[in-house]
Amino acid sequence: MKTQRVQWTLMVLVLLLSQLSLWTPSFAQGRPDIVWMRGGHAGSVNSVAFSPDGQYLASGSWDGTIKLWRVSDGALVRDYDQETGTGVLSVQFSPNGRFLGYGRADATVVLARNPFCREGDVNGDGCVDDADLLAVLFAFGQSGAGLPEDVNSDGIVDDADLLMVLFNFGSGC
Ligand SMILES: [Ca+2]
Ligand SMILES: [Ca+2]
Repeated sequence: MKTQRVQWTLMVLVLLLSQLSLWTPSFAQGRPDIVWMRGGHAGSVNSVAFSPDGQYLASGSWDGTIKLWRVSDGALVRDYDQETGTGVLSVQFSPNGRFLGYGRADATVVLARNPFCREGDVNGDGCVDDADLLAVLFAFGQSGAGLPEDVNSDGIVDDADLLMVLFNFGSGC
């Protein structure tokens, strides 16, 4: 009888301990899951920002460059060093991805047309191809602000946008 009670007590204790280990908060398990880390800047990195489609990460640095990295594999896609002064302190894309805003170390705010955006690359995959052409065709006639298919940003998807895709067809592919 006494042995049975001890066994039950042990079983309850084991059960409680296993539950306690399940309830341990995940932040106590160590370092976060790093997807990738890359070097490449010649100065400290002051700011990073995801592109609106989530496919790219821009980084601004004291070295006076903004770099664009592909989120999926961490590949460096492009460098930008125009009008970046002596250093870039902050970087941010506009919600529609058409513009890039950044703050310089010389107390200047810059808004530029997104230098990483290829004219006519509607889906933002870096290549102007039939997918972009189809996107414009399917959205043909739509109007409104911030439509990705509105390549020339005039508020309507029409033949002008179609021509811009056609003129840049094959770019970046
Ligand atoms: Ca594309
Ligand atoms: Ca348009």
